[in-house]
Amino acid sequence: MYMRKRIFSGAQPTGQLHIGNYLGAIKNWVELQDDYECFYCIVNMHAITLPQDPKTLRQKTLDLARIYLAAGVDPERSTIFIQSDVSAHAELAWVLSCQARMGELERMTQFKDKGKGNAERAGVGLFTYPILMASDILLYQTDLVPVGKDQKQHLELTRDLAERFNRDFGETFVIPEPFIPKVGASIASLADPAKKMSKSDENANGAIFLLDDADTIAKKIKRAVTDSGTEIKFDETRPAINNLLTIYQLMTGKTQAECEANFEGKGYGALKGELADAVIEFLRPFQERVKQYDDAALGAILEKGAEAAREIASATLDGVYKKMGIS
Ligand code: ATP
Ligand code: LTN
Repeated sequence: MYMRKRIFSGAQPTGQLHIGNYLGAIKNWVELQDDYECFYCIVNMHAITLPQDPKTLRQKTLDLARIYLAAGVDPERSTIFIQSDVSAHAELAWVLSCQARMGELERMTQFKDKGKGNAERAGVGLFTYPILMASDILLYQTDLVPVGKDQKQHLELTRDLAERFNRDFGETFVIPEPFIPKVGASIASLADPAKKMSKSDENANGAIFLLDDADTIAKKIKRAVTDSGTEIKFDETRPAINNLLTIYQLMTGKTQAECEANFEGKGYGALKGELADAVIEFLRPFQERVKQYDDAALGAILEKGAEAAREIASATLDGVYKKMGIS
């Protein structure tokens, strides 16, 4: 029988999703559904590595499921579930934390960013978080992990942990490959093109959120910083314009050459105006679809997803426990 290769990915139900999350990750999740067996997880156990308000965390978890669906993740073809519904994630994380080395985790740059460089005060969960991510991926014998560029280092750690476990205890895990898009893997902040667009950007104008209204989108794009020079061309030495053009390209589906031709002889005002129109047009139907799913419909999709996920995850975990002599 032909077995489709497997995909696993996830996003955290923290803050609001922005077009960077969409263009870097979720857009690809949707496109890959045709050719792969996909598992898309709402990683709420990752979210608690930083303080969360318990009342809003549950709501944000369901809202993120709505966003997956509105973006085009199809529950008939893909498995959508909440991480905490499958206890094997936390269990495998413990096992892998006994294989991982302090030195490898200390090299993770996201810990340095999110822990604000203060290891003394940072939570232990924030430090060991890449191990939980490795567990997410390895439980499903994942072949491919579509993520933005900021997750590449975590994927490398996942591969190292899987290889080490296989070597020490015998073949157990598939070694996953990252899938990082050629265009859009690192959308920059509109306020500071040296930084990635982020949910937690201190500057509210840095990120365009998927649920922003048309006026807000237009305002944020109008205020976006630009580079010196006047030409509108893809050029990595001019990161602000390069970023705006990249967003335009991905939102319109045009080629780079078509985008450059479209803006030939035009100024930054035209770029910003047309970009705002493209983003607003793109998000309008998406925002309509987000409202379609009531809590009951969503609950049924997530329960079905959790059941399917549990079956695969527990088979992997059983194998791991047996190999280690703890079951
Ligand atoms: P943020 O930094 O905005 O809080 P995150 O990476 O912590 O985002 P998630 O929502 O879990 O949080 O990310 C989901 C996906 O979005 C990941 O695959 C991540 O690599 C991708 N992603 C995040 N920011 C960007 C960006 N600026 N450009 C492209 N992809 C991104
Ligand atoms: N660490 C990721 C979210 C994440 C993930 C995963 C992505 C957790 N588990 C498994 C891909 C596969 C982030 O912060 N963006």
